[in-house]
Amino acid sequence: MKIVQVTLRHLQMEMKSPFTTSFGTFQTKEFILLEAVDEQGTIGYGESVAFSAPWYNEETMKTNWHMLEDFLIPLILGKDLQHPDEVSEVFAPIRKNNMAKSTIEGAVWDIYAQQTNQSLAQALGGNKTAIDVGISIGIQNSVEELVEVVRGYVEEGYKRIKVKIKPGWDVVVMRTLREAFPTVAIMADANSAYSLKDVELLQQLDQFDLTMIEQPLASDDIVDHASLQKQLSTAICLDESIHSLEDARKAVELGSTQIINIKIGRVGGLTEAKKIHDYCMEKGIPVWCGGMLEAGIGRAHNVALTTLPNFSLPGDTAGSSRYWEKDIISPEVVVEDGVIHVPQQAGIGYELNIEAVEEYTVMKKTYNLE
Ligand code: OSB
Ligand code: MG
Repeated sequence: MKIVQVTLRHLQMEMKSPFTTSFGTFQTKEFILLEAVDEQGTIGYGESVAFSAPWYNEETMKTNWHMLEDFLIPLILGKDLQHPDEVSEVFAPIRKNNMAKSTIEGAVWDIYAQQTNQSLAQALGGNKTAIDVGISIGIQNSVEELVEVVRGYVEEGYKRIKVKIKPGWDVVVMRTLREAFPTVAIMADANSAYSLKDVELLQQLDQFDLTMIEQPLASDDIVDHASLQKQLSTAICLDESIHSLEDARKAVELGSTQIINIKIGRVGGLTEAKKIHDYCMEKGIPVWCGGMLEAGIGRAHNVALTTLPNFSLPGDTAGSSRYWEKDIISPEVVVEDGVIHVPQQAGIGYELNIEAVEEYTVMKKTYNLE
């Protein structure tokens, strides 16, 4: 493979309903869609999961555009690549900026899968033909509304319900949910809203038989999570704190996490995601695929990654219609009885819906191999 052209598009899509976390509310999703063309004319797509503002991590859509335009695209254009694993080596001189790197790497994996006539899932080594899915539900205006929203998704068949928590929206909320849904797999995601001062409050969550609590403490911490885990019976799952295989190894060795949420963008791409998956499998640490409110291309990559065997817990990759009136792929990602059927065609297995893409495009720029 040799990438000879890259096109970046700034897309803007309205969400069907606002999504609120402990750090802020999403209503409009702005992101970069990347198209890479290799010398044989094969086209691959990548989606940046960086948001408009640096709330979840330090990257933004604009910092990703800058990194791509000024550093990453110049590094990748014209490089001879035998395998997508080499992309992270090409990008190794650039520190961090994982979501920007992952945007190109995803497109190269897509091209590689097409040229080797495999589905992206197969190219990654995945073997499932259907994946179990859960759903992540934002903070609502009242606990009563939350119960009704959860009820709708439980009836749709989602296999695990994750709810966002924050100080003041935690113990009472989880108690009400557990009473309303005694047998549903429920978990909480704090997005770093607590500190070790809150141990007693977090211990109260132990009584609700939660599958796990996701990222209760600081986004850059693995030390305090280890002491918290010693004081909780509920399993801690790290999200924000894990950016690499090395981070995963350290967190597991310290006892900071019993489960890991893998997000492709956060760890710099599918190659690193697979390494973390393999390491966790060896250590008996289950993983699941997190979500970043992706549009169709990012969602398709999540579906493919989730086919690896140690993705043994339902992830956050819900159906397209949970987020969008009209997604940018055809067919859209559909959830039936709590599963997504994995496409078997070569590549990501979903076509880009170019009319939808044009409708959502705010700006577009093409970079060619000189
Ligand atoms: O922490 O997993 C998170 C959404 C935005 C930012 C961070 C997170 C989330 C979600 C939603 O939980 C997952 C999804 O439905 O894509
Ligand atoms: Mg999370």
